[in-house]
Order: sequence, then C-alpha cells, then structure tokens
Amino acid sequence: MLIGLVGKPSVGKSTFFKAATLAEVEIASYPFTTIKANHGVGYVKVECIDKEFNTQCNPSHGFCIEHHRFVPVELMDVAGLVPGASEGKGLGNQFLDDLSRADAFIHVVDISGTTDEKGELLPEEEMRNPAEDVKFLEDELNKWFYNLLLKVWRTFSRKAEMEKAKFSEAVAKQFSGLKVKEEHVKNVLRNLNLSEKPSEWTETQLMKFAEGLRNESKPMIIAANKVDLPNGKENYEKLKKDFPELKIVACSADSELALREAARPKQGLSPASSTNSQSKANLIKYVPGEKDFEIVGKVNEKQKQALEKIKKNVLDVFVEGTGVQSVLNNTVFDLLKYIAIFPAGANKLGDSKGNILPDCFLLPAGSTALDFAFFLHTDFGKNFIKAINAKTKMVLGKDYKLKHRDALEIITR
Ligand SMILES: Nc1nc2c(ncn2[C@@H]2O[C@H](COP(=O)(O)OP(=O)(O)OP(=O)(O)O)[C@@H](O)[C@H]2O)c(=O)[nH]1
Ligand SMILES: [Mg+2]
Repeated sequence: MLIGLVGKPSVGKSTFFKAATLAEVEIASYPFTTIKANHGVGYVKVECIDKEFNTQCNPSHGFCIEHHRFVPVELMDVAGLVPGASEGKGLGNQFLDDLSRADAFIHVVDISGTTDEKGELLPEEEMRNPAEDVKFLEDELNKWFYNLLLKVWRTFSRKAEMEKAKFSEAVAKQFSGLKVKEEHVKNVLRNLNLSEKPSEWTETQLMKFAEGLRNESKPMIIAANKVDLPNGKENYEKLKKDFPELKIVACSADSELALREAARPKQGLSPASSTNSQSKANLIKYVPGEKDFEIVGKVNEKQKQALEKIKKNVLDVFVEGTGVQSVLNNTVFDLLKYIAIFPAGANKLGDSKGNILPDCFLLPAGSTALDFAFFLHTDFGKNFIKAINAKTKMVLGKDYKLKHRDALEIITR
C-alpha cells in the first residue's frame, strides 16, 4: 500500500511527510522546495490487543506506546502541482508519473488561504478560497488520467471489442501501472450509462470514464493544513460545507512535527527503533494523535511558549488533535478499507525468540482466514486446515471473514 501526498506548492506536504515519518526532508516557504519524490514510512494507529492479554508487545515493525500500536505504511511526498500540470506546467508530467503507483492520495490544502495557486505568499489583504484548490487539483488529476486514456483509446477500444475480451479486465490490464483494478472499472461502468461500444464513446464520455477511474483507483482525503493560522478554522468549516461529500480533516502538520520532534527519544533514535520510547523521551511525552502531551524534560521558556501555543490553538480546538494521525488512519481504514490483523498462537503470543505479538498486518476488509494464511505464506494457504481465534480460542473455517484487530493462529497440515 502506497499513500501519496499531493497538492499545490508550499501547502505543507513535506511538513506532513516529515511529521509522519521523521525523515530528514527539505521544508521551506518558497514553491517547488521538493523536486524529487521523497519516500518514507509513516504509521497508522491501532488499539493494540496486547492490553486484552495483559501484556506488552514487542513489535518487529513499527512501535507501541501505551498500548497504541503504530503499524507501518508507505508514504510518498512529491513536487507541488500547479494548474495545467497535466499539460506539463510547473514540474508537470514527470512527477505525475511518480503518483501512478499510489493507492490513495492525501490532498494537502493550505486552509489559511495565504498562498496563491502557485504557492506564492499573497499580500496580507488578499485571501485565496481553499475550495479553488480542491477543484483545480481534482481537475488536474482527472485530466492526467484522461490524457493517458486518450493516447491509447482508439486502438485499445477497437482491439477489446474485436477480441470480445472482458472489457473491465482489459482496462485493468492496460492501466495496471496506474493501479486500476477490474473492480474499479466495474464500479465506474455501473455508475455511468455508457454504450456497449467503447470505441464510439464521445470525448465527454471518455472524460467521465477517466474521472470515475481516477476516483476509484486513487481515492482522496483532504488534509486542511495550516489550520493554526488566522482564518484556518473558519475556512475549514466553510470547506466542509462546500464539499459535504469529501472527507476533510483539520490539520496542522507544523504542530505535529514540533510535537513529534519534542517527543523524539534522545540520541536521535526514532520511536521506530525503540519499543519503549517514552521512557527515553527528550522533552515531552506525546502519543501521536492524542489531544494532549506532558512536559517531562527540561524545556526553555521559548520551547514552553511554543508548546503552549500548540495546545491552545490546535489541540484544544480541533477534535482530532493536529490531524496528521487522523488523516493517515482515515486514509487506510475508511478510504481504503483496510483492517489490522495480528498473527498469534492460541496458547502462545510470542515468536521463537520470545517477542510478544511481533507482527500486525494490514489486509483489505473482506479478507478471509484463508486469505490471511496465503498472505503469511503460500504454504500456509495451500496446507490450511483451520484457524483459531487467539482471543476466544474458537475454531474458524477458511471462509471466516476477518474483523479489525482479530488475532489468529493458522493450523496447517
Ligand atoms: N503555520 C503553519 N505553517 C505550515 C504548516 N505546515 C507547513 N507549514 C509551512 O509552510 C511552508 C511550506 O511547507 P512545505 O512542507 O515545504 O510545503 P510543500 O507542500 O512540501 O511545498 P513544495 O515542496 O514546494 O511543493 C513552510 O514554511 C512550512 O513551515 C502548518 O501546519 N502550519
Ligand atoms: Mg515539499
């Protein structure tokens, strides 16, 4: 699973990325700070099941703080996108290619309205309506898909008709590089009333089809960033009214970055490499996504004021704290509909080295016990006999539909 951060220049994509991954990336107030895409690992937050077993887990990937398990997901931060990018404006097509592999997008919007469509700071008396950014970005992404479709459509549609191949299968195959799946095509066709002969579709119809495919294969959530600035809250409330169909989360990537850096373990150890990070915390104790923190280290007056400002202007104001964690969780669990599954012995939670519940995997909702066995190892799938629910000790058949936070042992021949 790969999540891409998109948006016009200077909205805070790299700040969001750095807050989520703690990777060293460049952040600056001028447009096109990022040129080459950044790849890194962020985390979704899951209530760890170790608490139910009265124990403390030892994750082999990610980390666990106070029974909040942080499970890795791949993130990508790209160059800013300007109107006309699909025609090559700004950094144009080259970086659109970077986005092909993404399964979902986080659209970072400057909700303070202080930057123009190119990411340049506006004069103080002017304000941009963030709704414009939501519209133009969707538009560019849709046009990007449309142009890719248009390039091959004549040949492709005729060939598909002649070979009487299953149309949705053929489209998925042709655009697999964009992560288009057969299911996506079927969903789009169901919603649009298009003729049976794709070669006869009008330009408008093909555009509608492209839009649908973009929407299905790259669903999008909005991170209404810079909500800490004046007008942030007001613009955020307005944007939600303008786009009731979109998931929009109030966000202050800058605040999250400050908190995570203040909570960062000493000696530059990232939480990922420490299972008990809060005991080594530098200045504050902060669990990402929570609405509070505790000062535990020696902070100077300036740091204290900065932290108090974050508490007063962001954490106390917005239900989802700084929003960064909420955006990631929403993307994975609501938009992409994944669930978290723990492999666990029915009688033993540790692996051969004694690590308790070392793994937690993200699987698509609807996955079965057998899917999970195959996910772990082909041999587990092939030799599947049954699964055991480690929490209830109940025996589960191959068709058992997994639930979020299930813990399973797979029994094989
Ligand atoms: N007030 C405030 N400023 C922010 C926030 N997030 C980012 N910024 C600032 O916005 C500016 C741009 O941030 P970047 O993260 O470099 O933006 P970007 O979207 O990656 O920009 P490009 O790489 O140029 O496309 C920097 O000065 C950040 O410090 C936020 O939540 N609040
Ligand atoms: Mg950047």
